[in-house]
Amino acid sequence: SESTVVLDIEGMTCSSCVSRVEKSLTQLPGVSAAVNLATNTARVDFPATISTEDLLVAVAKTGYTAHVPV
Ligand code: 9UX
Repeated sequence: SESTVVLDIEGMTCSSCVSRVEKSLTQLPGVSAAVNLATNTARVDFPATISTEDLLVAVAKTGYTAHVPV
């Protein structure tokens, strides 16, 4: 089943950053993402085959840092 999480993203300063973070997430199978530069967040819908850790790793590989809010 699908889950949704809103990640905090560090390091984005421009719309190209937004595109990079969105691409990193949506390259994972079954994942859709909407990144908000103003709030430094990413709303992510992901299937049961993907973990939140997978999402954080995918973003980290692009040079940004993602956190699950506490
Ligand atoms: Mo956004 Mo350009 O960080 O390197 S300012 S992509």
